[in-house]
Amino acid sequence: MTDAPKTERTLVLVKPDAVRRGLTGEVLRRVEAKGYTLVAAELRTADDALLAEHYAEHAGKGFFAPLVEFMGSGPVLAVVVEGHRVIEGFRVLAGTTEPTTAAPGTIRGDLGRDWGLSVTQNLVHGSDSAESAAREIALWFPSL
Ligand code: ABT
Ligand code: MG
Repeated sequence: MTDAPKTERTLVLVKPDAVRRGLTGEVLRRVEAKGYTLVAAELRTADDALLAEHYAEHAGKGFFAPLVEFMGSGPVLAVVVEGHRVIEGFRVLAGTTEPTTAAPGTIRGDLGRDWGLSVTQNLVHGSDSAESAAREIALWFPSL
């Protein structure tokens, strides 16, 4: 067969706000209902070094310190998800960054809101490109 479908992987994080609110199952439900496959999952509280690496693109920005503080404020569920075009597909499931204006039907649009805090708490993370996905999966799941 010359034209096997290409599959790819993305890193999803169910962020501390979603874990605290008991939305972990709802996020995984949506990922599975869309037809993607779970490859690995781990509940853990990330330390500052891991978060600084994860959000290296935002180093030096005003929201960086509150972002790292928020992301380390409790456990996150780190998940590797697999499927054809899953990187783009999960970003669409998540909705745009700001939950207030994220489209209804998306995770952020249906379940998130603006709490008026110094950092946007938006329930989930999904890798934004193939390069980010490879980097982030290696960072969170070095054994994969
Ligand atoms: P992530 O999937 O977490 O990377 O979110 P997304 O890619 O949708 O948005 P980006 B721009 O990468 O934001 C990362 C985190 O930083 C927060 N943030 C971002 C702010 O609080 N203020 C800002 O001006 C920007 C640009 C939102 C994301 N949050 N969390 N948690
Ligand atoms: Mg991002």
